[in-house]
Amino acid sequence: MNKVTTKESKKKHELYIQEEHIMKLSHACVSVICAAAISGSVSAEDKVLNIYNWSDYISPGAVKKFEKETGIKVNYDVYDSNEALEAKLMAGSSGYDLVFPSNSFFERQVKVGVYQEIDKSKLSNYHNIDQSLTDKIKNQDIGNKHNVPYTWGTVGIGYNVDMVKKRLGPNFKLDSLDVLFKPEVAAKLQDCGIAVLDSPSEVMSIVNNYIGEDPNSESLSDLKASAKVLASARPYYKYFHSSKYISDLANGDICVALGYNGDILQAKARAKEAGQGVNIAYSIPKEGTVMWFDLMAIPKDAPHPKAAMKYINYILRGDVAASLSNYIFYAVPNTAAMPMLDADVSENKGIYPTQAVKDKLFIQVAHTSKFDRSLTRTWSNIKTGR
Ligand code: N2P
Repeated sequence: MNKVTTKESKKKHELYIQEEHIMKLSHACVSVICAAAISGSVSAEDKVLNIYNWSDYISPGAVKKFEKETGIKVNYDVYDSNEALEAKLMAGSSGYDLVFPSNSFFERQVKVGVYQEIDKSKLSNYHNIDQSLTDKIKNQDIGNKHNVPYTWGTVGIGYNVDMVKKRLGPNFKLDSLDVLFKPEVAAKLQDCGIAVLDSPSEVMSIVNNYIGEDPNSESLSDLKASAKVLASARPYYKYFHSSKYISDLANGDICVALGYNGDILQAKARAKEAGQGVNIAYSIPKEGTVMWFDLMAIPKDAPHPKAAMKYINYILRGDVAASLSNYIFYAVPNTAAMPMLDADVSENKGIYPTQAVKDKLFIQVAHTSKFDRSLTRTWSNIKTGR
């Protein structure tokens, strides 16, 4: 039972149900009916858009508004890991027109030719992009030819303030990854529940950084050392998952999560609105953590690339980007959106960190597939406690 039934989450739920319904309909629409629709006078290319985006990553009404403004029908599917997106892309013929990979995964996908070039001259709102941010990933896609950034953020510590205080003492400052990676600290929180992202490359790079190694290291001895750290705290974790922690934090079913900043802040908002006294906070670890960018990209075999371009240009609008950031609590690299942000969003240092904090963040680069295989094996051993 979902104990949190806020207005916002209900609205969002309705939106997803509707979107799911649309997707089911479109899957059902195979030959006869589709052929009829496609052969209509308006090119089908312009009238449908198949989006595959992260879960909990759009403001309610944004898709509907786009549909209303353009007459384009949007089919909206969601995932909660780069690995899930990559599997679909690598299998080919995904049917998706627009996807949202994180920069390090995108880098290797672009290298194997998964995406088409984006003609920036066709995007009238592209000038809104904050170049000082996108410069950070300019080496991952020379000339940023195949992507337009959607959001950026961090992986950090979400926690239930009262539950943690009760177990670690009123003066304990929860700004360190010790709470997750030091078994003697994690053990004290085992009973209230620790959740960790099921994201091998991000979590292992954070552990590497925590133990003073290069976060992007592909050395097997570094991997082994980081795996050892994680394995020693593993007995005190409740689960590994990349989206479930939002409702669990909001409901008080877990007390600590290593998760995505906006997801944790969404949990905080949901908990506040539910009014059950659950107080959630987010902290960027003092040891530093990953700074990721989620990018909009069009697969090479996208059936409706023109519609994808229209959606990208829509997201780039200052008002649309601002309402996105105001609702999902992730930062948008959009200069036109900045004055339209709610004060509690623009002033929230967990969303828009200070320069000093930003300087401690690292950018992940693509892993080679050879290293990735070792990483996947190691990760599954950690998860199963072997
Ligand atoms: C949305 C998570 C998006 C952040 N739920 C991952 N880059």
